[in-house]
Amino acid sequence: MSEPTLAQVDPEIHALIEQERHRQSDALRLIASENYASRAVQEASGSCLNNKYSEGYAEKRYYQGQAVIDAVETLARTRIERLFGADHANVQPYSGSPANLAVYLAFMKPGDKTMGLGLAAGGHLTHGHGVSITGKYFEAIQYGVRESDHRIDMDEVARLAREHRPKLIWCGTTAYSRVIDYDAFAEIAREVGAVLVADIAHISGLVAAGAHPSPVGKAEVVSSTTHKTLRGPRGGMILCDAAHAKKIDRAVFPGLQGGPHNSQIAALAVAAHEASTDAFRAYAKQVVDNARALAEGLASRGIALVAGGTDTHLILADLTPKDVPGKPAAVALERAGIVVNYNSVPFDKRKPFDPSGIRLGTPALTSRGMKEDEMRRVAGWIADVIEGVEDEALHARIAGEVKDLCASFPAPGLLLD
Ligand code: DSN
Repeated sequence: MSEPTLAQVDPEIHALIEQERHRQSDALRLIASENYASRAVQEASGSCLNNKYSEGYAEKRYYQGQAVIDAVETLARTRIERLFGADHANVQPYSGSPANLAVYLAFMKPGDKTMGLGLAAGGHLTHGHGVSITGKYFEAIQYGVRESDHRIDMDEVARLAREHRPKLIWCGTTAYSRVIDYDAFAEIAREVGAVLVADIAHISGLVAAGAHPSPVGKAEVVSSTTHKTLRGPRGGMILCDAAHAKKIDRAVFPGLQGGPHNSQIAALAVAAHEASTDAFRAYAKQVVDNARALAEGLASRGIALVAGGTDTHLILADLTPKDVPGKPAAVALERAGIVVNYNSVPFDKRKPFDPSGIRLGTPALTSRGMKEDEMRRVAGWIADVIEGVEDEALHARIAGEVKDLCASFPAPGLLLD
């Protein structure tokens, strides 16, 4: 007798997953941190490896039955090391925040000083924000961007680093559209004796493909999620110099985590394999070309771009000149089938839950095969919606056009009939 399917066992969850599958197919997903993982990645992440416990590392486990798991994790680790040219990779972090926490555990004691880009300037919670454990257990110094051009203020980074001499300096962003100057960060970290950590969660796919400079060899430690531009499973990883390998491994296990999520690690191995191809390199370049085309389209309609544009997959738009706050714009855009997130802009006069901007990214649209022509169309729709933020008939008309465009560019990994 065959085993019952999800639809038979739990029709409610099955129906909700189907609903989400159709939403992901029919909408233009412009949330900068999201993407479509391939069918192969999803097959590995939904596999029977889910059933195995394997605390420890290959050939040093605490339970029997690890022959396959050791081979899987070794493949994932060595593929990631090769892809990024890193001495060592730890592929066990459950996601980006645990990866970052493991880095703190490896190098810091409670009360030690850390430095990172402030959340309001485009940093991440785990880089020392006050509401995060990283801002509560450590003394966090936050640097920002310049008001004149919204670029990371390297003079401020140097001044604060000399004044506070933090143990860790984080360079990494979630809402910053320009290239990070890893050489400048490395020089400052060297001068003050800090460990430089590059959090490349947003850009790891671009870095792997050479579409953004790599911090490997400049930052002693590099952390990342695996599901954004890299198009892997939900997960995290840490790359480091050989000198830090033991410390990082011990911090991840047994310091912070228990059994690794083996199906996620297998799926990361698949993603690393996919990311090492010429097709992925072309994809990553197209992500950046698409972001530029989208940014130019938005700017041509009078939408202000933070930092004046983009070098990456990401655009931060300040809607103040349009007199529309970010949240109502994001809600109206979703009605039109265009999904973004509202976001603070640097020096925002509005509150984080009702900010002035929206954040957009091109990784998911590019995974569907869309190029510059489609980006120009999308920019036009976005501007129309922002200029007609209360015009629900307009939103409905655009939603129809969006659905037609999406039908011509089927999303990978959705397994729709
Ligand atoms: N939630 C991610 C993002 O959207 O950028 C960061 O962790």
